[in-house]
Amino acid sequence: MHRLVLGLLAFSGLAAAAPAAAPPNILFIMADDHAQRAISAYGSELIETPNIDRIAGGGVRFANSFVTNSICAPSRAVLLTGKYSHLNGLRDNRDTFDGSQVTFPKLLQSAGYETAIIGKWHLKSDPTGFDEWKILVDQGHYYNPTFIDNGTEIQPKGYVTDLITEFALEYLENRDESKPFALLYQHKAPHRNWMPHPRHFADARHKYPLPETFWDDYSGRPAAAGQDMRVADMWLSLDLKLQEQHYDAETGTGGNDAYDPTDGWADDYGRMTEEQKAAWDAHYDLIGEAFRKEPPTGRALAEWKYQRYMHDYLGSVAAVDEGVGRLLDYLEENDLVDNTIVVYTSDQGFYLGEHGWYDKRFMYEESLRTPLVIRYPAEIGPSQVSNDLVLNLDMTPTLLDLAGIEIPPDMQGRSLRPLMTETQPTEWRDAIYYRYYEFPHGWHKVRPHYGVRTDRYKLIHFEGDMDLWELFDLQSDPNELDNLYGQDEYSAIQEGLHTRLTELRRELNDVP
Ligand SMILES: [Ca+2]
Repeated sequence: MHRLVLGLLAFSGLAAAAPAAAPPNILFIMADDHAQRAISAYGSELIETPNIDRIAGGGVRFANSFVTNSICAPSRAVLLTGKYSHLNGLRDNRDTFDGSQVTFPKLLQSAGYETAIIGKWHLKSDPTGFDEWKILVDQGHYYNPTFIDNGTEIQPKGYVTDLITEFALEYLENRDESKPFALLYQHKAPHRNWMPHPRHFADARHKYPLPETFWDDYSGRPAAAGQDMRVADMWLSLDLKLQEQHYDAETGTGGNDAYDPTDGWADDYGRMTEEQKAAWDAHYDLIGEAFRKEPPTGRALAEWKYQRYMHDYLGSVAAVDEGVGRLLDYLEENDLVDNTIVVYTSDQGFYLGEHGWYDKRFMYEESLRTPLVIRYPAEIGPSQVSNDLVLNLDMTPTLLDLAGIEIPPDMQGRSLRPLMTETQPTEWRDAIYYRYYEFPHGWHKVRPHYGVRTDRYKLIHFEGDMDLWELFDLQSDPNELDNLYGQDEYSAIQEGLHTRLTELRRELNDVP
């Protein structure tokens, strides 16, 4: 009854500051490289994700959810600290996370929560602020991955997504029930190199339509032309799982001249048990033999790579969605639904062939966007969609706010709570600031850049060995093909965006 009254008050907008009956549990779910376009709640034409959709249907889907730096480890550091990369110190994948800084798990732990992280961590230093941690070593492997279990290495047999799910369920079953829990359940999938479980092997005959920008020529966008992340340049071995007997010579650059994809693939395949190899070979050898018989070339090869990529990527997503379903079922079976905040997000978006690409990094829409759905029935009404410009930077303040914990004043994000609970429109940010750093080291040759995005326009400045500006009107050109920078009819808009960008850099303390 009490909970019902609180819920009704929340929907009428009167209870934003009212204390919850008990501190909410938190189930924070994060996938790696999961594009909005591969979630049915976001209107995917590619895949059904009924379990992620359950979270969206029971709460809020953020239609305009973005990251501040579209790459794995930096994005994770932003989520944990509520601070941009230039302040949390983790600018690119080379950096090590400074675990002495304030994070939301630490603040929850000192407020009486039991905290746990299961799955992908990827921050190099050991986790801090957790009562329990069982993390993959670095990027982790899809089959028989090595975990570090509270400091001790273990190598369980099995498929990574299923193992992470089972460990998460095991944690929930054995947790200290006298405390609220905060479980960070973080998947490796669907990160490259997209190795599905045999139950999700695709029908190799199924063809996905090519995105309309698949053959983008990058005209007017030299930084876009300068990347090395085209599907056409994927490796036959590591990315597309052909064995050496299936092709004469490796094709593609794969995004890193110094990396040997054949070795990498031998390592991934070599980790499998004989039984796992037999199931794997039964599917992939047929694909390899067909390739051997009639090897495609030129555009046909690029399109063959695209189909192979989509089959494996979407198969990897399917296991994540099933895992999410098992966790949601656990909450239902244990009467934990109403008072548990469930978040589903990714460390960033991903290209599924748009502009001819895989990977992320660019401030263009597909990788700037990230899925974000939040369910918390005690306070948030079902089936809501927010179009506000929100950031991964907002996660820490949001969770602290919902848990009734004071938000440290130096955190840069904003709590999303009013967007989810108030019936009146909330004064909200009109623009987001983005900055990417990883160049010339690392992968994929994407130039460092920063920029501003409003609800309609985007201004980007590419640096490194380039000094280039791009301006897009997302309303007339949602695919970002037509760089309007310097065109007379956009001079007022361009000037306004420059001003806003300078203001944001000052406000966020990122002034060079
Ligand atoms: Ca990632």
